[in-house]
Amino acid sequence: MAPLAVDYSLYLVTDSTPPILGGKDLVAVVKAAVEGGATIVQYRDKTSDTAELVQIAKELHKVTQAVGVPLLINDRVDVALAAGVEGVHVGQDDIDLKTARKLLGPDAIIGVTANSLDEALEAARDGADYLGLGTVYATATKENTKSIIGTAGVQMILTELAKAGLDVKTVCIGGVNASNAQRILYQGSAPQKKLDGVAVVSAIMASNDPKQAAAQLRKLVSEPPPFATATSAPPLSRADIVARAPSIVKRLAEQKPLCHNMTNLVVQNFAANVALAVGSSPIMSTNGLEAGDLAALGGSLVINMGTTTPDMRSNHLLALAAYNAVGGPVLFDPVGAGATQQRRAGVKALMSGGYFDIIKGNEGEIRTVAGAQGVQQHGVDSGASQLSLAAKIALVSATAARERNIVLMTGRTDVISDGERTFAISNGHAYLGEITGSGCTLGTTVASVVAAEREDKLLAAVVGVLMYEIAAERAAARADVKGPGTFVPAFIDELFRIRQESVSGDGSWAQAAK
Ligand code: 3NM
Ligand code: MG
Repeated sequence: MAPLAVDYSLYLVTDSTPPILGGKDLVAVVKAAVEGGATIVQYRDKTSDTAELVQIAKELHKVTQAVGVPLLINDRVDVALAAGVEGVHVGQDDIDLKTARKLLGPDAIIGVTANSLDEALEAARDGADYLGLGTVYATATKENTKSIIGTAGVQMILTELAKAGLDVKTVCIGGVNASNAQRILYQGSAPQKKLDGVAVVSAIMASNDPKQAAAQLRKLVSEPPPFATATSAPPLSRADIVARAPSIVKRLAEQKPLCHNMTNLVVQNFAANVALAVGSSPIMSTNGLEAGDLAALGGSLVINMGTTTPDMRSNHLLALAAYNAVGGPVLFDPVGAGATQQRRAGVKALMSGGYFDIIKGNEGEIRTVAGAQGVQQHGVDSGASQLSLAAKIALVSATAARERNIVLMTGRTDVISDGERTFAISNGHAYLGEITGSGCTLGTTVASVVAAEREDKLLAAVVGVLMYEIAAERAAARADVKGPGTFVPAFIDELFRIRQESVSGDGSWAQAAK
């Protein structure tokens, strides 16, 4: 048994190599880090001789003991014993856990690196006090890291540990820094079992101000990210949605929030017109450098990959970070996600680079998103051409639960879920499939509504879909609409009319919800 109440929230792993430590003094950096807020330290040194390891470990121990922070030694049980520290951390190729426990006794803290579910289950069953789960994201700090498991892989391991009733502590490691620590804790945690902390090397060791870096990280890991959904979702019935939709559309019209679109060249004009019609204030900016100023205005962001070039990715990532930092809702439209290697790579880079409140796409796009992180395919094999409604529902809800966001799969029947609540919507009209940009501008519409209704983002997204598709039905039914060409202006008119009706208190349009 480890000493009571070890705080794993900010776990520092040291690195003495010049690329990370630079010219700084190791002991001074660790002192600064624990004073700044690191809650546990692992001395990891793959090169020093044993006498030196023991000597440095003793010096580090003085520093950590002064602030009541446990010190562990990477791999070397002999060094841990010689220096009298609190425990060890062992990798899969190091001394085995049971032997380490025998040598160090029941009170030592012993942690194990786990790159896979099997490794995690085994270490937990064998009595590890904590697991270091990873590699979360690719990192230059450690050579030969095994598989990159992403937040999805971390979450999957936590889910299985909980199912097996194993209450081992967990931290995750690999590419964690101040820009992603909160999101990794949020998306990496499972409903049944939360991560206990993050482990970092370079985010503190390579910093010019390790005390400040540790303090910043500690503050970040102690609070949920700005985009976190506060409470567990309230139940939502069709009747609730029909009753509340008009007032949400009214609020959108009254607030006129900014809807920032980083969208493709084909639909810029159409998307701006749709935003105006539904009641938001569009800005079509692909310049990531101005995203911080725009995010501060309190609206939402659409990132649409439709005509993305490689140089656009950094703009998308900048904007994503800016909106994530203030909790501004971000909708991702992974257009053609599965079509090319470039696009698959783009999906992966964006999804591991920030948080999307909503991911909207067609069947092929959502299937690509679901498998993009390569961990679990949720039973979807790549050969299948068409999913049944039941399979769509299973895929959409599992992906939303995994990403802890909202996933909207469009189609003849749209499927939308936040992982707990799932709806199938069958409004719309075939003309939407005969014009360009109908999927993209649905994204703009949903993002506009979510900007005005953040309390329940799933409700907002459903209202956006209904507004959009009921407007399409109304437009297609008009006598002056003869085909796709006359449909487009009529459709914009009908979006506008639904907004006007909602503002004037006539909410009957929402009763067409199917
Ligand atoms: N172990 P940084 S990744 C020490 O995946 C270590 O087991 C890893 O460094 C694993 O925080 C890693 O600089 C290095 O990305 C993490
Ligand atoms: Mg090791």
